[in-house]
Amino acid sequence: MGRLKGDFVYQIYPASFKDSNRDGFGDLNGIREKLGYLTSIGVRHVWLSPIFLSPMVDMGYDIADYKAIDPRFGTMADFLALVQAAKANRIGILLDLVVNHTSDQHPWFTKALSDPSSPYRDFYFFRKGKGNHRPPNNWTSMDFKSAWTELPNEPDVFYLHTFSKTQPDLNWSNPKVVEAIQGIMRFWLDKGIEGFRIDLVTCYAKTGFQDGRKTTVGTGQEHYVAQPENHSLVKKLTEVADGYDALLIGECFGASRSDIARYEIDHELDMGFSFDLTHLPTHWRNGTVKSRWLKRAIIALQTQIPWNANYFENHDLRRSPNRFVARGFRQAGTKALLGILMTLKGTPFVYQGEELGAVDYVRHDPSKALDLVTQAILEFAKEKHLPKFLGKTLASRHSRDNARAPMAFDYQPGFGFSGINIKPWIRYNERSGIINVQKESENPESALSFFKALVKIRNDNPVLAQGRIHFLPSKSRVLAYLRLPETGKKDDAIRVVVNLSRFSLGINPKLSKGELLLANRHEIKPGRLTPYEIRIYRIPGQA
Ligand code: TEU
Repeated sequence: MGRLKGDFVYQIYPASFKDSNRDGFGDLNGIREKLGYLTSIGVRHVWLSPIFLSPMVDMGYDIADYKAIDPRFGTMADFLALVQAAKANRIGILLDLVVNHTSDQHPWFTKALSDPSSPYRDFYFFRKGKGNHRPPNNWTSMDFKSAWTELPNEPDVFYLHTFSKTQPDLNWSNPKVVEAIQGIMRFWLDKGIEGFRIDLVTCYAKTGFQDGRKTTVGTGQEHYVAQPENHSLVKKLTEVADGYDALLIGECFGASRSDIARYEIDHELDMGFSFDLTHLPTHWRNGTVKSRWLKRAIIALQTQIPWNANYFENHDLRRSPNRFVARGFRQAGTKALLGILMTLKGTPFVYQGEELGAVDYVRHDPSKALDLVTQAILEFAKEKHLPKFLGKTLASRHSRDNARAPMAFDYQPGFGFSGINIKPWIRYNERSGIINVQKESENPESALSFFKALVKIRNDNPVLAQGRIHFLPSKSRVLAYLRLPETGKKDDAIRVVVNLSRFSLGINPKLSKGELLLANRHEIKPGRLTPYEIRIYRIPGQA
């Protein structure tokens, strides 16, 4: 826990980071070319979204060979070169371990499918249906349809897929499956990576196959999401990681805060991503989260989980300025979010482009989205005869294309992601000409400059790496907290005061005492916060 200390983790979505061979698709050599940029913003750890052989129905979260690099990303030699070059830059690589399911193209599954007596049948969940094409139970998957698909050549036999149909769930109660997964971990750890981000780590244990309570999304989840039995399965991963002193960061879908805390306290995971912020409701019209709810959720996470994997963004979410900041206030709001992310207790996870204040597509037609979740929502809306605008709003609100637009390094054609006249696999964001590394590097007022200042503050103030957190009484739209040295230490303390809203708000002037290290406004009024104003103060230690 807290093993990363003051460091943050930078998430790279390889398809959209840097295309070195000019085929419109990002690749490993591209990442290697950009190590200089990563170093310049203080990155010490990179999490790569999946780079393994995949039909890319779910952009690599559907794996057909866990031990091969997908040729679109490069070769094994490219990967080893990246690990080595990263190491030379003091950057460690974390890979994405996606073992709740495989792709339906994985040889385990194709063998299981073609031969009923294959031992690989027991790698998955094959079950008899209820006759007449009726599945074994009423569970639904991410596309709102049955979580079971009937085999083409075996009537009344079904396989389980809790995500998409092309992602059959692995049967973790089969020791051979666990052994195979442990082998995959060793394979990559032996190549010098420092650990894994683990996909859907809370969904392995299926504790019964009865019908579930009917819900719009995820009927049956009470039988396979965050079951207490899951801990003993995760321990199988911990065993391997411990042999290498490797990091395990789990995506804790559906887990309560206390369950995430348990994974940490029992040393099963180093830390887990909570979905509390991700699942905050957004306003139906403007798509933003209420500032009060954001505040409440942050405080709950910070006080109930010993060490948080803090994040506002990843490859599944809309950009944070769109989710948390009212229109017209993005410049200040982006900095406020970055400031919070980099000063809360725990490890910050920064998703590529977040340091620039990247935003969602301006024009978004969900029917053209590449993402399978977006398409599933549109289909669902159509089937249920929802009004067109509602289907469209729902789909674009959840579209994962937004954060997957190519990274923008400069304002030349191709934005430094790819070359001129090359069609990227997903279209460029309309704002890339303005929101890009080059422009922002030249501008001391940019989000990137603010981010770099935050990294420096983290490095200069050990209390941000390891200190306790204490929330100060404040208005419901203001977040104010102290980072205090561990008991017995005399480091300086840090106070952060942020207005989470688009309103100008009065505050207790006492919150404005101390040495101002960083703010997103030039003019400071001790008793007042302008919209989305953030201030970071140092309070000298009691030597
Ligand atoms: O996401 C798991 C997850 O919880 C999703 O339901 C997520 O909330 C959804 O994409 C939002 O619409 C992980 C990966 O991060 C995601 O990219 C994969 O598609 C998914 O697992 C399946 O592997």
